[in-house]
Amino acid sequence: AALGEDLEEAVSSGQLRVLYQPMVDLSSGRPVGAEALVRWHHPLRGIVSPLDFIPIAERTGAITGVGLYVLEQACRMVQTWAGHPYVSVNLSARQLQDPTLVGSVRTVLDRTALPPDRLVLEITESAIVDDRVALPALEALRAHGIRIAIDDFGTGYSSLQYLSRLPVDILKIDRSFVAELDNTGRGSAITEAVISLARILDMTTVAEGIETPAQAAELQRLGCRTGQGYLYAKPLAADDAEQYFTHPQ
Ligand code: G
Ligand code: G
Ligand code: NA
Ligand code: MN
Repeated sequence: AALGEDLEEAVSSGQLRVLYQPMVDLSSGRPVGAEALVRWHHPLRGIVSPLDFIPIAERTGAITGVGLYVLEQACRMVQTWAGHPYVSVNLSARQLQDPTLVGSVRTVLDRTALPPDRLVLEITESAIVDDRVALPALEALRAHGIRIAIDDFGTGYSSLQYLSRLPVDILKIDRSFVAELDNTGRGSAITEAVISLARILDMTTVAEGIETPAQAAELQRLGCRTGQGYLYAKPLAADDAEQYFTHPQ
């Protein structure tokens, strides 16, 4: 059968698993939050990546159920971890266009009793398909105390003027730019520019895909204070994430 047909059932029969990748304070190495990353444990195909099924879920509309499932799991799980971390949940383009999004997110926060300042929602620049719908939704979410991050920042085509109008708190520096930071201290001009831009716009930055101590050092030198990547931890199953937050490395 086509993957899309199995998706609704995947949610109801518990085939979706949420992994959590810790996000750390770069100067202390202490975890401050985690990004929720979904996987589909398909009975016949094995583990299916979100890169393969999220686009299908968007076409069929199953994304609404998938998205709310991930959000609710993440909001519940993060409260079981030590240190009051936040959780960062990805939103797709279609979710952002859904007029019921803001109400659904509030319902999940109420039901799970997660304080809104412990939730970050990640969107990509390209997910803002129609700003007449997306911008009011982002404003409303922020008015509730939820923070908004732009994922994979620097890979889209937002103009600076457009960016300055976006109701956003955090720019996530795409890992392709982090990968260009090398041991010699010669860094990526783009990373440097994104960090300066964030400062001007009163936003913070989170670096993705940090794999080496040299990259972490260079990011700190440039003024980035938070990051995630294999240097600290890969995406972890909920039990392992709980251990990570209880006994940080
Ligand atoms: O974890 P992994 O590298 O497989 O993630 C691949 C992509 O899938 C990333 O771009 C990530 O942002 C996205 N992704 C992971 N989980 C979710 C989710 O729950 N919802 C949406 N919309 N995207 C997700
Ligand atoms: O698009 P997004 O940035 O949300 O993608 C997150 C994905 O990046 C996750 O699926 C995760 O598996 C992957 N990832 C996380 N840390 C690293 C890293 O240090 N290096 C690489 N190559 N990939 C990473
Ligand atoms: Na990302
Ligand atoms: Mn993300």
